[in-house]
Amino acid sequence: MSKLVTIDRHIMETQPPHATGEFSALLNDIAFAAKLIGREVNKAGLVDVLGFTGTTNVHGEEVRKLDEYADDIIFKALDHTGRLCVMASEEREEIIPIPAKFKCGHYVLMYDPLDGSSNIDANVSIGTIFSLYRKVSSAERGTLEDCLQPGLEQVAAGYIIYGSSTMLVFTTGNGVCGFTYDPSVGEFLLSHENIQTPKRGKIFSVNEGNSYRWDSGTKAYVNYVKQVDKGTNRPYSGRYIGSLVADFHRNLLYGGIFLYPGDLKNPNGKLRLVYEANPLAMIVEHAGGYASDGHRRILDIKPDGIHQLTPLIIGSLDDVKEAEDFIQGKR
Ligand code: P6P
Repeated sequence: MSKLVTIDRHIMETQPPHATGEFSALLNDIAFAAKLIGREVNKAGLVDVLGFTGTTNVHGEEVRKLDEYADDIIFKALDHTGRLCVMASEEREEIIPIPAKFKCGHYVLMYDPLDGSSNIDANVSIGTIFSLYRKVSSAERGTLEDCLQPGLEQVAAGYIIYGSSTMLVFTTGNGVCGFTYDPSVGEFLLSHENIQTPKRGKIFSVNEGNSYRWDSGTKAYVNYVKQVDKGTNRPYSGRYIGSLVADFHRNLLYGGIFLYPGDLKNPNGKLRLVYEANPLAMIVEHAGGYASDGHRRILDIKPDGIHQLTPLIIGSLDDVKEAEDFIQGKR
C-alpha cells in the first residue's frame, strides 16, 4: 500500500519552514472544489447536468451546464477564504473581484473551470486547470495587473483530471506530485510522489485535421516524427484525445509532445496563455520537460490580456526543442 499522505500532510512535509500555512489552505480549498466538481462530472448523464446553458462565453463557445457549475463552485469555494485578492476564470470576460464583504489575501487565482467539456457527453476525461500568483499591485484589492503576470511568476500550478479516477496534479516549485481521490474517505491521497517526464517520448499529439493550415515548419516536424528511424524512436505513435488535460497528463507520465500550433487561420492557435499554457508549462518544466510557443519559452511571455491565445508546444524536453528547430526553419 502506498504511503497514506494527504495534500495538506504533503505540503506541511515539503514546504519551507517559514511557510505560513496559507498556501496549504489554498490548495486544500481547490481540492475541496475539485471534489464537488468531480462528483457532478462523474454522475453526468444520470442527472440534468449535461447539455448547454444557451449562453456563449467570451470566446464565443457555447457554455455547458457543467462549465457553469464548475466555474461557480470554484468561485464560491474560494471567494470568502481571505487568501485571494482577485480571481479570473476562462469562462468570464473580466477579472473576478473578491466581494467587498470578504477580507482580501495575498494570492491570485487564475483558473479554467472545466477544460475539454465538449467531450463530456462522450465520457472522455476532462479537467480543471489552475495557477496561483502572489499579489503584485499596490492597490488594496486585486487588479488586472495582478492577473497579467508572466508564467514565471506562478507560485503554484495544477490540474484536476476527471477520468477513470480523479487526480490532482500540482507543483509549488518543489517537484510535481499527483494525488488520487479516494471517495471512500473523501481525501486526495499521494499516488505519484515526484513525477518526472521522460527526456524524449514516442507519442505526438496534434489535431492533424488542421494540417492544411499549418506553416511549413510545423508540417515538416509532424512528417519527421512519422518517418521510420529506429535510431530515434521514430515513427512516434499518434495519440490525440482532444481534451488538453487528458492529452497533457498522458504525455507527462509516458513522455511525448503535444502541439496546438498557430496556423494561417488562427496565428495564435486556440489555447489560452494564462489559463492553460502557463500552468501546464510550470508543471512540465518542474517535471523536466519544456513548453514553447514555437519560438519563445511559454513562461517568459508577458500576457497583454487575460484571454490571450498562444500556440503551445509542450512535453518532453528533447521533443519540444526538436519541434522548435523545425518551426524556426533550422532543420
Ligand atoms: P481541437 C477542448 O475544447 C480544447 O479547448 C482543449 O481541451 C483541447 O486540447 C482542444 O480544445 C482541442 O481542440 O481543435 O483539436 O478540437
